[in-house]
Amino acid sequence: MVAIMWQYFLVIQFFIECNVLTLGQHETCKENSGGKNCNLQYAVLNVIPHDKDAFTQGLTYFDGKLYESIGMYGNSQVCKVRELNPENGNVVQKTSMSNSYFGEGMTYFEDKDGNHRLMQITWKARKGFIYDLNLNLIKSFTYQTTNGDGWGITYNPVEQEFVVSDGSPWLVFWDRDTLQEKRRIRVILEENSNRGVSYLNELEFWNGYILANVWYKDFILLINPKNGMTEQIIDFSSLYTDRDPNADCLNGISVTNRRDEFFITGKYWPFLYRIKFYGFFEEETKRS
Ligand SMILES: [Ca+2]
Repeated sequence: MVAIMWQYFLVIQFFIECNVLTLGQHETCKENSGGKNCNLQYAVLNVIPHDKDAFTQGLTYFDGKLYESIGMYGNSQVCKVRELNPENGNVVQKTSMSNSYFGEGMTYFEDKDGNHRLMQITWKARKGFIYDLNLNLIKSFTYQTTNGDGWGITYNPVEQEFVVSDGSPWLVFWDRDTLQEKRRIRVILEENSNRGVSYLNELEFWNGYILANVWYKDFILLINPKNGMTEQIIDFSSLYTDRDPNADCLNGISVTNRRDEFFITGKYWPFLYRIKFYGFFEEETKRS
């Protein structure tokens, strides 16, 4: 009975969210972005339970499995790396971290030997960790960013490089094998403007672009990795409006098994949203 009611809720939620977001999102985006291109819109396809005690810092997906990095100082039971079932949000496996580290971004990648791996960074310790997909620690390493912080990380399989945010407008690119910096870009909002976008946080590489959410904003930026230009601003302020007072900011973006669908969540959010972008591929087709 509970399962039936939950399915009924999801169906209702789907239609409500689709209508509200499709109509409302565009106007909100224009108001908040100074007229920036807002053609990329989304619909909510599914609402999945998420652990509201999880201070989500990184979300990444591979082969039907969703992985989450959870941060916060305190005790080793708080900072975790987990595998979630993307269908129902259930925890499949988890491992705790030392209480001296504050877990931040995490991304799936394939190493030079073809091994499937997870790379996790930390907030202030300048220390990163590489796990196998059973969450066994394979190695740790030290790194540098523009200010020493580690916030978000994603992986570009084409260039075989990691993209790392540190809360500044800069994104740093690390070579997959040496973990040394190859280059960096400064993310700007408008062409011919020097206005950098601070507080870039969780990242996701998608379709040749970098998606980044902005700390304490309900925006996700679509960034050109070649020049740092913000190509699109996607406004998610209508996604989780009836927000629990204990919930924190949006901070989780992951691809799914479909190229235009994503998982979106936040710190202490009770829901994980499966959403679908539309508008973007139509534009790409017109350009080509
Ligand atoms: Ca991500």
